[in-house]
Amino acid sequence: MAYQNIFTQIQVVGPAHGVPLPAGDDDRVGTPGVSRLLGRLGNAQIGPIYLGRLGLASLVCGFIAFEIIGLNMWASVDWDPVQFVRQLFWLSLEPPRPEYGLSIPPLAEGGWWLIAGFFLTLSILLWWARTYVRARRLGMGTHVAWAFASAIFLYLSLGFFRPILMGSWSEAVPFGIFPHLDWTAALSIRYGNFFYNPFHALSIVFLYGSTLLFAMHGATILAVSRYGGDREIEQIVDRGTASERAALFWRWTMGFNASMESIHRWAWWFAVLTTLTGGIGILLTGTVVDNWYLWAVEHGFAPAYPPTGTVDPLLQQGAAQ
Ligand code: 07D
Ligand code: 07D
Repeated sequence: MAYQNIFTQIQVVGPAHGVPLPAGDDDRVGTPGVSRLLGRLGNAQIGPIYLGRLGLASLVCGFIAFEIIGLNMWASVDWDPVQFVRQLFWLSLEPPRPEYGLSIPPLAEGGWWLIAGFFLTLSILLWWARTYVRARRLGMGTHVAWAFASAIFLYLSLGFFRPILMGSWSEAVPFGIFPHLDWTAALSIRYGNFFYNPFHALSIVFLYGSTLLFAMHGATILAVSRYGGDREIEQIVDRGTASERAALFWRWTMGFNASMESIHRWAWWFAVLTTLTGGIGILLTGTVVDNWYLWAVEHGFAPAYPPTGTVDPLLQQGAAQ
């Protein structure tokens, strides 16, 4: 009955170490503890954490990248700690200027950007390998690793594949909170408005779709958990009254329903396709298509401006000028 309220949550505490790890793995770090407060957000148990060689190498590379970015930003305000904190969100470590192409520039003119990017990328790839190896060692499928790979594909398209295709590191994203947003807006304008890039549109469909599916799924399972719906995976093959009610609810309200298994495949694909279609859209920009608006006009995806045969109402007699 605890599940009848949206805000209540049951906290279950089990054996601290769970599944034993296969021989040859490192020891896990930290003594496991239990926090009631954290249990309100997720599982009450904290730790132990498995760091291992891949995890450690990834953290070291990530730390190097973070330091290079931070110190360059601090240097850009003449090592003034107050200005560093005040302007932090606006500070930037920029990629090299276009004249350097794909060559290695002096440190202060993009060299640090290149080194930071190298270590950040290494860190992300090592973390990917960790998600793959840890899943295998636990006898799990590698679904998480492949979903993460799709995000990494977009990241590499933005900062590595596309700059190489364009022949210049200057095409890549700067490191900085607002500077990376300025870059995003500038890329859209430079290439004729991203709204007319159909792969940007597809990426938005899957991004919005992901939030919708997540809300529908989370809500449905909570709503039928009083009938055992929280045992979702068992109900994939052994449909109980929770499954039947959830399915019926969506058939009544929507005419069609996902199954206990397929909803997770829908979720996985929507998330994965967000960054996969996004990466394709980025790789086509400037390489195959120079102006998305003109491309869209040519392909009947956008009307020519001003649309032929239509008169701008503001130019008509009697319109307020
Ligand atoms: C909630 C999981 C936790 C992750 C978090 C992010 C860092 C950066 C900074 C060392 C959902 C951790 C942040 C490690 C540290 C330095 C300098 C994930 C959750 C909390 N962006 N972007 C953000 C990145 C790109 C865009 C926020 C990364 C593209 C827009 C954060 C990348 C384009 C907006 C951030 C990346 C783009 C943001 C919140 C990499 C097109 C926002 C992110 C590696 C896709 C939002 C001020 C978040 C914002 C925002 C990080 C790439 C556009 C700083 C790491 C180049 C329009 N981006 N971004 O919650 O508030 O993600 O910005 O590719 O409006 Mg971005
Ligand atoms: C960035 C994947 C890489 C991240 C990785 C994680 C760490 C450490 C640390 C946890 C996000 C690395 C992690 C380093 C973590 C801790 C502590 C995923 C990333 C590997 N757009 N737009 C998209 C919308 C406009 C533009 C996608 C909407 C304008 C550009 C998305 C609107 C202009 C690019 C999307 C809108 C413009 C995009 C991103 C509305 C600017 C891209 C999907 C309503 C004025 C990117 C094809 C994603 C893309 C992208 C949404 C408007 C520019 C769907 C809703 C017209 C340049 N836009 N956009 O998942 O793929 O990103 O484009 O106006 O590059 Mg856009």
